[in-house]
Amino acid sequence: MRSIALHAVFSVLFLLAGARFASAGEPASVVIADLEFKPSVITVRIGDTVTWINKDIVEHTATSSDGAFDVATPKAKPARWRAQKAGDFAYYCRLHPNMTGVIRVTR
Ligand SMILES: [Cu+2]
Repeated sequence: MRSIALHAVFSVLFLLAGARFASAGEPASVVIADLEFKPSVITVRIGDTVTWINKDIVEHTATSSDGAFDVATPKAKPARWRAQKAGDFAYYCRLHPNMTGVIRVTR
């Protein structure tokens, strides 16, 4: 009985974890609001497109620390970047360097 309950719990956890990952080719979104990337860490697969949606009243950028991308994220206009190689891409806003995030790209 106990193992069945445990199994059910793990099944739900697995589903919840899986729901956080977009499958290949599907969009993944980061909302920018209150000078923060939300969520700050996002996991996508190679081939996925990350979309930043800026809800602040000022412009931002999503600029990777290693130069992999430098995306302007103007107000009220989605900005996109397609993940093409695996790795953890730390990024920040050039205008507000305390705004930071990570795009984790998996195979
Ligand atoms: Cu900014």
